[in-house]
Amino acid sequence: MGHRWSRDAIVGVLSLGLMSAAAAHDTRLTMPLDTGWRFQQASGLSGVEARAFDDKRWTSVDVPHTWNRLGNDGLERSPLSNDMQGVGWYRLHFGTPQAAAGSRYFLQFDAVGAVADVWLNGEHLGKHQGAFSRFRFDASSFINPSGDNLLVVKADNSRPQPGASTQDIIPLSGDFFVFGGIYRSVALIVTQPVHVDLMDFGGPGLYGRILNIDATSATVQVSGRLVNDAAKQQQVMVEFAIEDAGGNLIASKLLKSTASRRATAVQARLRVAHPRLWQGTKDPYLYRTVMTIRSEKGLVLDRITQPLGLRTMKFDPDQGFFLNGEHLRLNGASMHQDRPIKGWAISRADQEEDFDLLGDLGANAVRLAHYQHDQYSYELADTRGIVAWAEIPLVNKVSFDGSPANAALTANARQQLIELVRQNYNHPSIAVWSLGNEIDLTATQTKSPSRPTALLKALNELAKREDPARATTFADCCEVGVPPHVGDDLVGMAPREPIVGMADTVGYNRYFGWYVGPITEFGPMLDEAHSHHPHLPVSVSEYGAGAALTQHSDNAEGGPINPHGRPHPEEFQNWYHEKSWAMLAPREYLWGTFIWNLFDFSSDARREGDLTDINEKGLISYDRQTRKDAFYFYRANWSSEPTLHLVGRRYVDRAYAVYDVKAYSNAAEARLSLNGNELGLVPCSNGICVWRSVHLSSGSNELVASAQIGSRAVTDSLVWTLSHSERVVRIKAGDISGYAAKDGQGYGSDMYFVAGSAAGVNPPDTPLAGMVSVLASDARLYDSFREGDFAYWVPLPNGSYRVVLKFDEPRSIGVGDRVFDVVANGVMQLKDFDILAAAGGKLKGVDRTFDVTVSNGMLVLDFRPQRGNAMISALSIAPLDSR
Ligand code: GCB
Repeated sequence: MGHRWSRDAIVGVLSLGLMSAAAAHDTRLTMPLDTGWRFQQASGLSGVEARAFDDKRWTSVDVPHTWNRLGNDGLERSPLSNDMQGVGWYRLHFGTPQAAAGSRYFLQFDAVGAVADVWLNGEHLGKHQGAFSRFRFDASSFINPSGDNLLVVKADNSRPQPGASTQDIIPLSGDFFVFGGIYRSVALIVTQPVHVDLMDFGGPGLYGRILNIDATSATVQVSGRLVNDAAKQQQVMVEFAIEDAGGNLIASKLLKSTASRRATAVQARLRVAHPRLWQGTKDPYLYRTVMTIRSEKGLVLDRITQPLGLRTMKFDPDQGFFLNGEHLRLNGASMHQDRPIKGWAISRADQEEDFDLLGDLGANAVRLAHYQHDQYSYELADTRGIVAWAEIPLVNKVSFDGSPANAALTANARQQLIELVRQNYNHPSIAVWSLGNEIDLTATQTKSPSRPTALLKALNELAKREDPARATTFADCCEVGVPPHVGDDLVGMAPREPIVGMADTVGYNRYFGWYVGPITEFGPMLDEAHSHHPHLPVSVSEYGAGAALTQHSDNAEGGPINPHGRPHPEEFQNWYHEKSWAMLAPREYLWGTFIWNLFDFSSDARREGDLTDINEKGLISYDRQTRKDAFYFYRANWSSEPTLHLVGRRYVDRAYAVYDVKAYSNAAEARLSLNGNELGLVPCSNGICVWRSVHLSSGSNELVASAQIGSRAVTDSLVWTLSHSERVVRIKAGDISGYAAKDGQGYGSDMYFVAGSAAGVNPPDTPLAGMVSVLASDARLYDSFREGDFAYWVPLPNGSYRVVLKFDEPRSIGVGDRVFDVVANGVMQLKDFDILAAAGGKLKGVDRTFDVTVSNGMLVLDFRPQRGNAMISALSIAPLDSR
């Protein structure tokens, strides 16, 4: 089966700007090799590269392709998942385009996960180690220019571990799945013997460096790598040019050069008068650099074009980031590159959609984590004015046993860094080269020490050598002396080398309020880090919280969150981001902040929220179909697009009749109506508008918000239902989630409380062992509690009610250690109550019932400690007349 090459395909590539169509026959041809592959996932095969090998029973595939599939809705892994990490084989027959004798042939792979061995016509062309970067092989010696060619690729994404084929290839670990296969495009590039170097670590061979920009002019040093693969030296003319976005020639220089086998660097300085700057989202103006090689007779031998954005970027430890001398706070989010079903085999349209969503959020920065993304993503950052953080996949650790990186891993990390820098050098959007992510994390989780310093230092020097103009950075998890990311379990951890300060700037990955530590410590921790490192520009490279679309909370402060489990109510993510952003926004020394993450993404270790194999910290669902509430919180704060979004639209069947209703909006004020009745105008601040104590009624409740934003009138609406009487209130104390009790009664999350603290006996998703006696039938109802000196202020229509209070004693204390009173609307109902004594033992449920009258719309239940703390597990309040 021969590969169909068509001029259409080539013209398609040409029109992307690689060269002008008129010069097509003179210069390089690019032929996509994306269709007609045969594929088999199998280890232990041999002779696959041989022409005679029989692949008839293999599957027909096109690339981009991966055999892996991961991440699904629901609490179990889907049978359609494929997390096989190992070897996959690909075979393709193709014919070459017509080309002059002596032409050179290069095979270009935009990425293969994770190690690629490539054979052409039975000959091993080479191996590439690293799942993310573009690589090329010179195939000229083995290609058949007049007949059939057989291209064979062995892709190997074995899980990195000692002895594995990937043991010295970064990343050694990470909270993301490494998909296997040829997951980006493949192409054959045909050039004349004299051409711009294609063997420069996958780079374009043409690099533009801005030397100076002022009001009247910009000076750009362009540097091209000239190669001649013919035996004889050749005199050539090299023309460097800068064109504006319309293709008009702005500056050019012609040089004579001798092209010989060795790549020769040819350089020129070009001047752009009155430059139009690349101004981020305000005006992402792009010029182009063009390098044309001509023979002495003037024939074009090769020509390539690269993007050029004229801009300066500066980081200041106290004032943050400056673009072209103007302060610009970078409001960003991180992205991975996977999607449901497709995994990493995504299209350009997928990348466009991701950048559309980033733009809709109002972000002006992106962290393309944790590895090199497709070229097109950096191009999108360029054309949309998004300031980008680019990074290599050095994640979590530099060795398996806590020793410094070995020579092979060091070489691989260096290779992947050079590839990242050279392949992306010309993207004006890129502000920083990141050398890694949380590379001392494992020291905090295992007994192994962490010794990343030598590698980090070498990589920093290398990045500075490769690109002296750009700043370096890395994302820190666990700096010693600054409140940690991983937290209390750091006590007794293995030693770590201090690494913050080894790159030009730093990013802190911090999850206060989620993994560890009270959320209120986030701001103070950053201040501490800032004063600890007064000369270091500081950013927040990650912060975030999980959110499941089907799990809800009446009150994110009602109980503890279990970060590694279920449930992950969507409302918790809202709360987390409101609190976090309130601390990040005013800290002007931060050069940027990056939400973790814009999208849910696959991670085979995760069983969280309502999903499997997915990290659901995204502001947008894995399939990009649903923007979670928190998305609109940032849109309200960051975007100038009119935004008005009622919060909680997916939590439809409500537990309670009385809520504070909230909208995220960039309006100054907003109005709300409930079933057509006006509830009033409220001011909005920091993107949040709140209508206090809105009373729903039994049945359907339509809420409509409206606001005037600039010249636009905007509205948003949602429907909440209350499927029980407004006079019934059932509260699961100390729980962030509600609970449908076995007797059919629904309890809401902990609400209406004043003071006290929430705790659970066990993580909420673990069945509670040891619950006996009356609890045997429904132990879950008693497995969380509120404790301390607290009260409940429960809004209720006037009338008579029966109150049932549910208690159990979870702590190992004695009779008499916990004694408290319960006073209802001023009337003592329980005097000197002792749970242990009343229940007859620990972890045994005991209920107390009394009747009350409500006459001013409120039932106040005071829990007054006499000895130790008061506590309660659940409250059930129902009208007397309905019983
Ligand atoms: C981190 C890691 C990132 C994880 C994230 C999380 O610190 O850098 O790769 O996905 O935390 O969600 O735990």
